[in-house]
Amino acid sequence: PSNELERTLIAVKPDGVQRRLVGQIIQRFEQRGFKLVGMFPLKASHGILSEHYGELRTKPFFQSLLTYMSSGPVVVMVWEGHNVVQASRKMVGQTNPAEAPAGTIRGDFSVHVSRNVVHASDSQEGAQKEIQLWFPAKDLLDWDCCDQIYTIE
Ligand code: DGT
Ligand code: DGI
Repeated sequence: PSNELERTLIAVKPDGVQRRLVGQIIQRFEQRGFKLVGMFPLKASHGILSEHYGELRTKPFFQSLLTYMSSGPVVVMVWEGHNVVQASRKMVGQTNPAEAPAGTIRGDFSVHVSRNVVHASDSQEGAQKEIQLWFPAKDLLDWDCCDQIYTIE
């Protein structure tokens, strides 16, 4: 991959898994032209979630956030591609689904901020930290997507 290529961490949260939205969410990243380089389901521990959401530690909803995020399986994924961090945030929509336009994942599939279906890294730096947190390096795949000459120059 050329060195302009970025990676981001996307996670389908427990509400997305329970509501059987995993396939539709993957489909959106595939059809946009991004490349899947890592994915697995897990039940996340409070330990990893506290680290992931460390910046929210002082928020009043922090405990309920961890309870919800550990209530069932999540599916964590790493997607790679041109401008993938910013593009993914736009595809996901605002944190509060009430503000997320129709056409975004949150705007199409959710109504409440505490059950917003999906996580996407909010910056390239954040993505690097989150990928290190959730993925042992050997679990990321280096492969050539056969259509890549038709998705970027
Ligand atoms: P993400 O993708 O899950 O990291 O979420 P962000 O980055 O869109 O939003 P962030 O980091 O401000 O908040 C993390 C999660 O915390 C958010 O997805 C939902 C929850 N949360 C944020 N603000 C509130 C709030 O005011 N009330 C409640 N109940 N939950 C909140
Ligand atoms: O990166 P985002 O998920 O868009 O937003 P974030 O990092 O600010 O918040 C992380 C998650 O925390 C968010 O996706 C859902 C949850 N959250 C945000 N605001 C609230 C909230 N959860 C509850 N219960 N209440 C909130 O007000």
